[in-house]
Amino acid sequence: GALLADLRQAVARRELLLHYQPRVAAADGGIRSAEALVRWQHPGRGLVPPGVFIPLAEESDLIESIGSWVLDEACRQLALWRRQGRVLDRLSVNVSPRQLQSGRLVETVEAALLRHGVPWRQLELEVTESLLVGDARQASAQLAELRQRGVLIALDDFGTGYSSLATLRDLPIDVMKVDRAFVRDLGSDASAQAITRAILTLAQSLGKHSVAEGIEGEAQAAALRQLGCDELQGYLFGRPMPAAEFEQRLPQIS
Ligand code: G
Ligand code: G
Ligand code: NA
Ligand code: MN
Repeated sequence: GALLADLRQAVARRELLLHYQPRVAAADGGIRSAEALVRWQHPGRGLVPPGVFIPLAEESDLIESIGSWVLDEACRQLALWRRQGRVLDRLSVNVSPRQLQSGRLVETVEAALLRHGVPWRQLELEVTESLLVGDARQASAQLAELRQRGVLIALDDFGTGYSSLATLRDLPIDVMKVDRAFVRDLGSDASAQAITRAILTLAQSLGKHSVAEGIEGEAQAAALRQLGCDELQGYLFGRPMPAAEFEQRLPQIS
């Protein structure tokens, strides 16, 4: 369709941009990291959300070029903030199953990091559970290699996929993200609270860092702090926002 034809031109026409959503340390409320979320500034339609164009890109071959642009832009921005003395431990970037299936993720990530002189440790990649079940050896091997070089791997939307506890033990991951569906119902649904507690206990037992997403209210934040979650992300702390706005919130050393 017309939208797909436009999307083919979007990278070359510089219509994509990244927004950044802060994540704060549960312990002291300071911003530690951010999730980069892609946006498309369409010349006629305005801002097109990724929920609309990422699925289109995944159905075509476009997800690879868009994914490469996202990684490059994230590293460019990280390097810029570093030069400006703005402190951010790491930046998290979403990766689609198709990007891993291509078999070229390691080289794409390496190229972006080297081009901008960003340390491997500053990049986190978010993957979904569905990517890692079934015949996922090729995907797992690439994630393991990236991880060995220092990239952090986060399991997104944890609890909504199908990975068994047995596979979880063997997955090459560092971070578990509690899905926002559980967070949303924390105050109203005893089972959501029980599941969140179980996920966070599991994360601690396995030595994984934990992040909860979709936090909109103080009561949810308090509950997650009490359950031992490491980092909090949600509208309560900030919506995804342009770089110029996000950087105002970063501590600056000179
Ligand atoms: O940013 P929301 O604000 O609307 O994002 C909607 C969905 O799009 C989320 O599931 C998110 O993971 C996905 N998404 C956002 N940015 C990216 C990206 O750079 N790459 C991929 N693969 N998915 C993204
Ligand atoms: O996990 P995934 O990459 O699918 O999630 C990112 C999505 O979650 C983005 O669309 C982002 O805008 C959205 N999001 C972030 N914080 C909140 C929040 O507090 N509430 C809701 N409803 N959505 C959020
Ligand atoms: Na994500
Ligand atoms: Mn998620």
